[in-house]
Formats: sequence, C-alpha cells, structure tokens
Amino acid sequence: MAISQRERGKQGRGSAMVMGIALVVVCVLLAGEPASAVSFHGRRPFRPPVRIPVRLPVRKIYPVGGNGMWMLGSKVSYNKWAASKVFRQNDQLLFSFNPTFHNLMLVSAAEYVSCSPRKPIAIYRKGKVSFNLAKRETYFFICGIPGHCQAGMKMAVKVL
Ligand SMILES: [Cu+2]
Repeated sequence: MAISQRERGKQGRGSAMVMGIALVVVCVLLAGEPASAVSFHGRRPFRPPVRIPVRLPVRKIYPVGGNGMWMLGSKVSYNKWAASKVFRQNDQLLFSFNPTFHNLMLVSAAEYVSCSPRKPIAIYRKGKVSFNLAKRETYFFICGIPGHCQAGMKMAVKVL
C-alpha cells in the first residue's frame, strides 16, 4: 500500500523532531560533564588561569632600639626593647652603626650567651643592615668588637 505524500511528510517531521531531542540530550550531557574530565581527543578544555589573590601579612620594619642605632651606650637596652615587641615572620630589623667601630653578628645561642664572636653565622660590616626575620625562631645578635657585647651590644629576637 502506497503511503501518501502527506503521510511521508508527517514521518519526516517526526524523525526530525527525534533528532532534535537527541541533540538536546547530548548537549545537556556534555554541559553537565565535570570540569576535571578530559574532553574529546584527550585534551583538556582550555580554561583561563584562575588568579587567587594572595594576602601577604603586612611586614613591619623595626629600627633596633626604636631609633635603629646599634651602638655602645644605647639609652634603651636592646633586649628590653625587643621584649616589648611582637616580631612576626618576615618582619625586618634595621641596624645603623658606624662600621669603623662596630659590626653586627648573627650568632648561635651559646655564642650569644658567652659573647663569643668566634664562629658567627653571619657578619655584617656595612653600617646599614636590614635584617629579614625569615624564620619563626630566635635570632641572636651581638657586636663582634671585643668588649662590646658584654657592654650591651647584644640582642635576642624571638619571631612568632
Ligand atoms: Cu660594637
């Protein structure tokens, strides 16, 4: 039995509708794909880099003793001054001194206690030093010129 033109037309519209629905379903499935999934051809879909704002803590700069002078006869005890502050990681200490008469040494706890400048961890001989408190530990400073540490040029700085 021959199918009339009208019937054929109906059939054609019917299959077009089915195709349309199928396409919509595929689109929905693709859209619902998790972001981490690998897309076609094994390539990851391009995604622009996400910039996560990093909030660095505000670094404070502390001139030693309040005025930055690393010297004999300082009006403030360096340790009293240091104890009055809360030092945080990456804060900085500023030391200003006359390099003809003084230096700055970073030493071990033992050398700090005994005022021994024999095996410093670091020596600074230029009169301007900005020392970065990079670690959460206690830093020990002395002046390595004989007698100066005993006379008060010593300071322990605890970094929280
Ligand atoms: Cu000195």
